[in-house]
Amino acid sequence: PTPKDVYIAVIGAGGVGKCFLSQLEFLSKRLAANSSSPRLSLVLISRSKKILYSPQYAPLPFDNISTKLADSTQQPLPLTKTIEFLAAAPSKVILVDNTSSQDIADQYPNVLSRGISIVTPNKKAFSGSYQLWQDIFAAAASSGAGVYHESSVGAGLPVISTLKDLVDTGDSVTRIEGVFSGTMSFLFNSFAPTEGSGGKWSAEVAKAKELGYTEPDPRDDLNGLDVARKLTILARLVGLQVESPTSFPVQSLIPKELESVASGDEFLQRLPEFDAQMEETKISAEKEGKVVRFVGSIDVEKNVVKVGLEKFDRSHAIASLKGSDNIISFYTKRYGANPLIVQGAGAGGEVTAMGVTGDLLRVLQRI
Ligand code: NHO
Repeated sequence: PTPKDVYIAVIGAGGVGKCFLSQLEFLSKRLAANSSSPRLSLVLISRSKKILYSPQYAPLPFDNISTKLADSTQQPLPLTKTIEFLAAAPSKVILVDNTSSQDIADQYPNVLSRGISIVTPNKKAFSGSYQLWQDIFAAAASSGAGVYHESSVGAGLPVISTLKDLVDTGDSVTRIEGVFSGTMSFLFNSFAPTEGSGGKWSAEVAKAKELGYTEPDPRDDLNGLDVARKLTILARLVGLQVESPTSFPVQSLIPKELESVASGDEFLQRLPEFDAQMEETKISAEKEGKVVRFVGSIDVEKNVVKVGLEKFDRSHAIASLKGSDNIISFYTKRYGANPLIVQGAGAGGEVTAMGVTGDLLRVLQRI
């Protein structure tokens, strides 16, 4: 039998998107070696203001694809036109959204209802309004299209697939707790290490930014919203009706006085004025023999979700995390007193892209 064609469209070719494209190239070659596997054809790739696509759905060659996209003179298609182009394809289509665009996320129900599957690390669709969440899964259920977003929590770590397996096999998840931000992990592991005294808070933030661990404006990491989005996703997966990532307590580490300063640079310049506050938090934990960490938790039975600073014994798994690693502990009836723990790199292009490529494989298995 001739192998099935599956068309791939990739929106977003930044840090994650570029890594995804090279993993897609690897996967296509691997599948091509087996005549019973589907044959992948990259038919569209776009980023802000640039698009490269083959109107006849002929596969675009992978070599120098990012450069070709940058040099493309094809007229960008509005999103609705892109969706129409994909919906008209003569074979199954998988849309890979490697952006953080809310506009694209808002179109997921439309995309799915047209039978196009979605894989994405974009948190916006799953942590926005509860209505959008419901619309997405209703559209997928009625059309049979797949929607997977492993990398929206913990990058390539098997967090969402593990949680789904726990729920679908009848375990009862009572509590989820962890460090969900690579940036926050790095900051606290160096500000309040389990051994030694660590640096000043503002100096650690500046260092993290220099090393490329923070968003261009570090306030986008320090406000806790990224972690709140991830908690919203996990809470919904265990069945809690969380309305939005701002509908539960989220502690921001941005001093009130610096919330409205104009730029990230000015923020960093003035941050040393507020070091005393963070130092006090660190010392009060030290007095109890503990260290402070920025964590998120979901108490399923009590329906309580929260994000913020907490103290942990130095021997606790959360305290002894290294670098910018994430750790997610699932407390369940089946696992009893010792939680199921997922730990490892939770940020970065390659590992995030791996979660996306893994999701693509999951869709291929259903096609
Ligand atoms: P970039 O590098 O900004 O790339 C975005 C691309 O999308 C660009 O090519 C841009 O042109 C394109 N784009 C944006 N809007 C578009 C539109 N409307 N139409 C067409 N193209 C558009 O962003 P990244 O880093 O590649 O991230 C891509 C997605 O992956 C985002 O949704 C991001 O949230 C998600 N993601 C990234 C990471 C990561 O490590 N980079 C992680 C998870 C998800 O686990 C990671 C994480 O959470 C990191 C976090 N900061 C932490 O824990 O500290």
